[in-house]
Amino acid sequence: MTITANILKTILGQQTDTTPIWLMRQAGRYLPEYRALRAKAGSFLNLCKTPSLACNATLQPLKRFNLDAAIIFSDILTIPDALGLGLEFHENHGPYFNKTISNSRQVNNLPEISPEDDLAYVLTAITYSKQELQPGIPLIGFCGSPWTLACYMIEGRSKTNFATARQAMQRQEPWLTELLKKLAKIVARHLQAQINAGADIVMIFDTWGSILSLQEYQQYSLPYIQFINKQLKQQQNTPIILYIRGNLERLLLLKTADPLTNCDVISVDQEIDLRTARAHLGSNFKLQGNLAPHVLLEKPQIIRQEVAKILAAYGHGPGHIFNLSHGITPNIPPEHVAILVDAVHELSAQYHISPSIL
Ligand code: 1CP
Repeated sequence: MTITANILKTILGQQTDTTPIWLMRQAGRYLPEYRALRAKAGSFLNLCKTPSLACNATLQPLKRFNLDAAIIFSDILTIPDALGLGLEFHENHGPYFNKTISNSRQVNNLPEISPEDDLAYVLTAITYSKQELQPGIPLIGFCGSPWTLACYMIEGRSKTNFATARQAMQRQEPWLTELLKKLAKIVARHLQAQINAGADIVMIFDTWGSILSLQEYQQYSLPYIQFINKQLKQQQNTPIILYIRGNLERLLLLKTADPLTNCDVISVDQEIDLRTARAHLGSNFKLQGNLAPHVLLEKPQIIRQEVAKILAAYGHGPGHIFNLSHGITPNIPPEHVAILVDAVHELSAQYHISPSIL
């Protein structure tokens, strides 16, 4: 089969004409049509749980911008919700769970869930979205890393430091390990189910791995990600993107953990310079990132300058997927996103040898 999508070619290390781009949270509150859709659904969670509407949200940014991939409209917290923790989203305060986890009895009592039944709405939204997307536009499925999900399940809400989760870790609570093991199995099965439903790429968000020291990371986050990736790669070779936040040391750890890491692409935040990352990682991984979303509040000329800097930092040749360093925020003007997407395609051409002249 000939691979036509630039993003898939990039992951395979093949030449492309331009650097592909998609954006974390590309469907979201910065788009007026998203706000209208969410109002129609009644709430964010209803929107996620109604496949026809979730499909509509997935496609919204593709209708406006010349993006190279779609990401299924959902949330990482659908897993703890399916596990019965009672998820609510409070306006401007983020997620909130009615129940939290703080002992082994609660971990043991978590229900056995099956993605095909309990998260069927995600899978149906994927099937619908695949039917609507143009053939050259891959669909990304996703989950949170076990550690990131555990942070929310223990804390019950969004926090900057997740002190209670950290405390459980520092006390080496056996139930924490049990929880992470359970979550790793569910995440692996859910990502596999998303692939079966049509996801072309899957992404694991290890957002809160960033609050762990390197040593803690090696014990409480990385092994569970490795377990998931191994399970997936035993089934098929669907590309896996791992999102991390943090410094070069963390990135280098992933390199030394490879090939067990089994990731194809590492998505990095703005703390990591792409030039240095590429120099250290060589061909171990492809890279995704890493424009800070607040740049999108600036004038078009500044946006283009910052795009140029990131493209220059990665340099010549394939292997870079342009993205933000974290999710797009509601205060970004949609016109600026159009400027960004077009600037990436236009300014990146000089870094690629056109396949047509090879
Ligand atoms: O309409 C609204 O008010 C909801 C805002 C919103 C949106 C649009 C939330 C609540 N989640 C989402 C969608 C979402 N979340 C996607 C959809 C696909 C996309 O377009 O990218 C994805 C991939 C996520 C992933 C996600 N959710 C992460 C990992 C990435 C990251 O941001 O680090 C996390 C940590 C969450 C939890 C979550 N869900 C929503 C919010 C506001 C949060 C973050 C809360 C926090 O900061 O702790």
